Amino acid sequence: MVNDPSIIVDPANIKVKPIAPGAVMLPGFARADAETVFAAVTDIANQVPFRRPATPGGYSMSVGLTCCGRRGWVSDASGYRYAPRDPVSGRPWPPMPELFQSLARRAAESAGFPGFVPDACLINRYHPGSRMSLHQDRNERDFDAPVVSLSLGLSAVFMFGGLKRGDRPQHLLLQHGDVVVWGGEARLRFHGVQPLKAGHHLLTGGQRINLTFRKSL
Ligand code: MD3
Ligand code: FE
Repeated sequence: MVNDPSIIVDPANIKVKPIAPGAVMLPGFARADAETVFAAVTDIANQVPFRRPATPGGYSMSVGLTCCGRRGWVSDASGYRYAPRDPVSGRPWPPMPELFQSLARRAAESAGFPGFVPDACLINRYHPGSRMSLHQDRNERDFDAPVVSLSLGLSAVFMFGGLKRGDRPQHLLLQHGDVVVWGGEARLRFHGVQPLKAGHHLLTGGQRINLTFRKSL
């Protein structure tokens, strides 16, 4: 990977690696800001704790979720949706830090999506064994806007499927500091995360954190 010929350096000196039509990896894009991002995540989780969302089948996800920004993602008996308040506290979500806005906007721009202004940031926390089964992200209104993901801490194997649930997924390692922009044709592809393997990371300890920046409206 030291001399990966598929990596292009863009005009802002950002490493850009196309992974599929519409999907662009920015390896290590957030590494220099990782400590600040993680501190902000800790601060957000002190206001709205990580909770395990309910699944339609009456179970709960193995991944913990908290949110910041003007809208957050909530799940209950009536389904999944974006909401302007935390349903547990009745309070608005913590504001999205300027750094998050800026990282998401700059990453999207490098991937060919200028003017990306996310209104929601979902923060997923994985412990060993936590996984996310194949799903599509369809709760947003505007599929022309990309989703930007930022990974911190332990690496995970990401599964990137097709437009049909049964399409065989390709596998991709998401590592500390990696940012991926999922737009265009990639936006509605099924995807998931394999069970996290136990390990230790100097910043996050035994966890993986994934932030996704979205335009919900
Ligand atoms: C491709 N999160 O929060 S990030 C999710 O690592 C989610 O926690 C995973 O899937 C995680 O919904 C994967 C990469 C990702 C995020 C959103 C996407 C890939 C995507 C939306 C559309 C297509
Ligand atoms: Fe998803």
